[in-house]
Amino acid sequence: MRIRTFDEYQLAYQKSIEDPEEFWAEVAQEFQWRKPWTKTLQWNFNEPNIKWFIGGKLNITENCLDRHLATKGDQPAIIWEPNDPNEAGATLTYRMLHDQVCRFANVLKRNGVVKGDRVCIYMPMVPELAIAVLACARIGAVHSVVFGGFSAQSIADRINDAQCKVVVTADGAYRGNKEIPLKSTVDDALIGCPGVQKVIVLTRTRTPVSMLKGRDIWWEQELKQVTADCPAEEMDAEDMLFILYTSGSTGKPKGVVHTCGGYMVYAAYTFQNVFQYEENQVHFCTADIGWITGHSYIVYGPLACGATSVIFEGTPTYPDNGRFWDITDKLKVNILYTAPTAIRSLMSFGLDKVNNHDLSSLQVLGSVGEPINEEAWHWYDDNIGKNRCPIVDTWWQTETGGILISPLAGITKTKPTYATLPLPGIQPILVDEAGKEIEGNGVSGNLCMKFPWPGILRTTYGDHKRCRQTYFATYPGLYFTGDGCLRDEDGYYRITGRVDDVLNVSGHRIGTAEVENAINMHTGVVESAVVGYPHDIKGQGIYAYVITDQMPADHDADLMKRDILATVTRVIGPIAKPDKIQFVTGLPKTRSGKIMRRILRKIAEGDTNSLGDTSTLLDPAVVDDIKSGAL
Ligand code: 6R9
Repeated sequence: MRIRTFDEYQLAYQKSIEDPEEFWAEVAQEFQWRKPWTKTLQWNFNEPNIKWFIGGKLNITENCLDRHLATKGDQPAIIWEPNDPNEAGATLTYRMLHDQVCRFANVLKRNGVVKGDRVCIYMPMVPELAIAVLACARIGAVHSVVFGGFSAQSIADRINDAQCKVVVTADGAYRGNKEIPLKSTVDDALIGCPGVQKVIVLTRTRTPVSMLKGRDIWWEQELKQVTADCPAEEMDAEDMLFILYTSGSTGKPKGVVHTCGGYMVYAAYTFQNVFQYEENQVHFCTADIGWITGHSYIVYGPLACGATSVIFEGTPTYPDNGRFWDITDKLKVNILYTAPTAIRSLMSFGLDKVNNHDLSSLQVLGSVGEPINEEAWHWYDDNIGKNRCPIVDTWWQTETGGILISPLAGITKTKPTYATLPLPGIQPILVDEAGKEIEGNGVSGNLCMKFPWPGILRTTYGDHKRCRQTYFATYPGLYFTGDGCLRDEDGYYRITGRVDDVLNVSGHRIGTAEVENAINMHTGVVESAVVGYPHDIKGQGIYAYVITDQMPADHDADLMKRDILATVTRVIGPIAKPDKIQFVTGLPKTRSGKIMRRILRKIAEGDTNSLGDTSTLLDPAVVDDIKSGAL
């Protein structure tokens, strides 16, 4: 499955298009299956109905853990770097990780979790988070990890949507100089979740927590009751492995569903080839396991390949802005995979903290989550990679399970801001608004895929129709990514950003409708419209136009803005807080009542001279009003 030269890439790509089933069957054979599959692929994009490795039986943890024990039992699987650099970290060898996963799997079993049950995980970035994830997979339970930056309400929505039976959490989390009370947030969430029977609480911060008799139990106490003997559950290739919620352009977040066989094959294949991972390398992906990047490139991809994966609890700027370089130096990191927003933020501090660390262990740099601007790309290349480490700008999505378009490190010629070429098995196509294919090079359009790959989502939990409508109905017969894309004269792909109402704030996906719904819940708010605008560090910032029942007087306006932020924090979480709130008396609407976001986006960007045609507006005068009050 390993590609080593550009010729090999081209050959693999060719083969993957001519005979995708044979191509992926060969890749999949390198894993450990309890029973081989009988048919490699069955698919149609209309329902959609996508199945890979039909009839195959496996357990992903046998591939990520057991099969490495004989050869790599004493090699580090996870190196944990705590928030506070003065606290002792931890190294878990494959043997230790296997042992702990089996023990915690037994804890889950003891607490009534059986194959197919959903388990919500809301934890800090500690090894126990990966252990909880893998323990679910071990016994065939479906994990739904919720990022620590979400509110009680968001947790409750996700728990109820997936009907989770058990929640795994910690008393609190350390992030930078903050202590975040996770358990108390879970307690708030559970007021609205009658289906949750058990809450397993890990001790991390020793923040006082309430422990409800019969429901809440301590991780450490439970571990004393179990052995390390836990045979892996035999799973069908198409059994659900996990649910991960992500934002779309409308309504509530969707639970994207990935399955055991295809996801495993795809996460491992892409990890190995994109990063050109070599035995014994240390891989540091700075994402949180609460996002897909952490699932695929901290946990499953690296472990399936027997790699050493770093789990970092803290932030890039604590205790100072040299933390990533400190970790790189200390752990001799070989592959660093981070987000443009982190790069831009660190750029702003200058080079002092970069230059006083030894970064010579680095061999490959990665970028993910949002388009990387040229300046950030060069800064990363010059100052971190010292112009000797290939940069892989990896484009993909929660729904794709793994990277789809990216250079292969050191193999594909890179070009700043370009994700470059599709990986083997990936068939991108650009279409116009009407869904007509835009052929040739030097063109742009909406990015779709015309053929499935093993890691593609199978459904959205509990609502298959929504999966169809969101991804497969816009352009019949195609998977629609929601991204706009340019294909240049060399056939290289450059992702230009979302073409739907999804924002990308610091690499986090946030639906404008979600933020509007949250703002509208605030007392006195009549209506709101949210758009993105370019932000130097976050990539996109959130700009909210808000109509209130009484225009707040100047001295009240600030207070009301802060109250609105508090409401958004409560409803969604701090990550969705608008950067700017402008009180307006009206919104630019068409005669049919549709908000013309194009105009609001222009104003938010500060580009008020080219608002385009406003003649179809019901009341063109509101535009001048909004312009005059723009922030
Ligand atoms: C992996 C991840 C997906 C959206 C995606 C796109 C944006 C991700 C990118 C990128 C440009 C890249 N995106 N990687 N845009 N270049 N290298 O981030 O998943 O959270 O689901 O976000 O992020 O807009 O559609 P997810």
